[in-house]
Amino acid sequence: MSNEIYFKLNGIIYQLLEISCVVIPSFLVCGLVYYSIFMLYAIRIMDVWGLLTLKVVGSQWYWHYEFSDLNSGVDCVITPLEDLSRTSLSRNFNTSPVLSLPVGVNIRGCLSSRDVIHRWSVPALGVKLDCNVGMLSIVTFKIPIVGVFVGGCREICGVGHSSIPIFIESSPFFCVRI
Ligand SMILES: [Cu+2]
Repeated sequence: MSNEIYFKLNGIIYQLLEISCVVIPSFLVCGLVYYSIFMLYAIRIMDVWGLLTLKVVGSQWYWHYEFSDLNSGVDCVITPLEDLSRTSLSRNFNTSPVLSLPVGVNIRGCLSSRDVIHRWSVPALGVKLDCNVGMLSIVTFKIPIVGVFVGGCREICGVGHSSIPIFIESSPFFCVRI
């Protein structure tokens, strides 16, 4: 093989290699972008599928819950320790009244705030979302079992930050008791 042909062939191979190193990753990135955008829209659609809409408004210092579908709302304030006969929890998570939610139902939570930034967090349900004034944060969750789920505010919101617990009681029937 003459030198001229050798260099020409080598040049073509390098060019092909260079092109494939640009084209293949580009296709991979395009695929990932398409999938990510699809998932973003899928999540939004999932939000719309919430069967029961629970509006949560953080306030200094209580949680206001509203069931838009049922036209009812309530303020859940921490229960003072002296009002409790006994508590098995190391921290006082009790609120009065108690928020009761149905099991196995898609619940769409619309979170907002009345004063400062709060964060509605129930770890066992995988929910932790900011509550901002004038903004609506949306989350969909489902309670898998009958039981009690506790949580609290996870954003330092003032002197009463530790005294706005979340106490959710789940019931097997489709009933909402506040
Ligand atoms: Cu807080």
